[in-house]
Amino acid sequence: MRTWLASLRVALVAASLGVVTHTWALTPPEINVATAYAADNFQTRNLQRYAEEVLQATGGKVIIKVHPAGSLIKPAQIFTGVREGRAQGGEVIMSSLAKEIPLFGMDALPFIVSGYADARTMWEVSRAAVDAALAARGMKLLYAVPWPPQSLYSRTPINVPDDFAGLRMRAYNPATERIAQLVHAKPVTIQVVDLANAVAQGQVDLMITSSWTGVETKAWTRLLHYYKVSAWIPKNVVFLDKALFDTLDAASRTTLLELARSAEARGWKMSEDSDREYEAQLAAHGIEVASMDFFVRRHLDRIGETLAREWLREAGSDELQVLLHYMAERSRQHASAR
Ligand code: PCA
Repeated sequence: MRTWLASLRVALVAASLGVVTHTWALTPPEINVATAYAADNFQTRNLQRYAEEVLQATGGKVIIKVHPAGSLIKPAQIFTGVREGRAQGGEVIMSSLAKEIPLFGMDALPFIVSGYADARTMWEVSRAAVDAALAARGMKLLYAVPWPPQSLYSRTPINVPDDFAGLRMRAYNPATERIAQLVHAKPVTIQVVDLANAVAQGQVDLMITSSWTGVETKAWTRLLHYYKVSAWIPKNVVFLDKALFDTLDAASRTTLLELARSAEARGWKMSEDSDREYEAQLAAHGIEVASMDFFVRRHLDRIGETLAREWLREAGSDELQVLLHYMAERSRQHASAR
């Protein structure tokens, strides 16, 4: 931004001296934001709308350009890529960064969030810590929006825990990879941009993802069993390079953060509203939507406890404080709802 202002000043001085300057000197630089998700995904549509609102509200001073589907930076490299300056901002699913930022692993701990109200509570109690964790890595948090609840898709029926054994299970973060190992399936990391093909070509027998992603990737080409386990409600975070953000003038910074708050509210609503409709679409395409057998579910609960124990070993006292704060707040809310 500073360079843009400097070139604007040069252009104004030059213009007053009657010197011809290039018009590009008057155009503010684009803030390139990289995302892994397709242009028509609700997360990307929300981000695109945010970019349009920012452009309008700042009178064209802040131009955010959204690069969908891993077109600017490969999906798995977006966070590192922004830190290296290959883009000025990014959108990533928090739990994919669990190894670098243990706090973000909390976002995919199974069965500690039972619906959007819990997810909202978790976000409220963790927001400041997430902001600080990003700031410590040179990023400014804009907003976070959840995917719909994560449920299980399978090619073959799952009636007993042994039915998972040997299946090729798609992973998108360390938690899904670990779950695959614990159910004795074979983890295969596949980014969502490649998922529709992988499913159609029979490379995936099992996956945990949202109704949204199941519809987007036409899970019905192979995975005809869907079990509503609602294992977690993971969020994407959208962030900018903090050094760049800090060079914006105060009014623009305020505008960006205010519009981020409204993009966040809009995104949460889009996520929650879509879930029921998308499960109906899965059923309409021939997927059997069922609840999980009681004993299989208990088996998954125990796997969830293993993941929580492993996370506690990685987490420091700050992360633990956030989790305890969430658990206390959740109990309080569940008790007052009774
Ligand atoms: N869709 C993304 C992340 C979570 C979700 O629901 C995916 O499957 O990669």
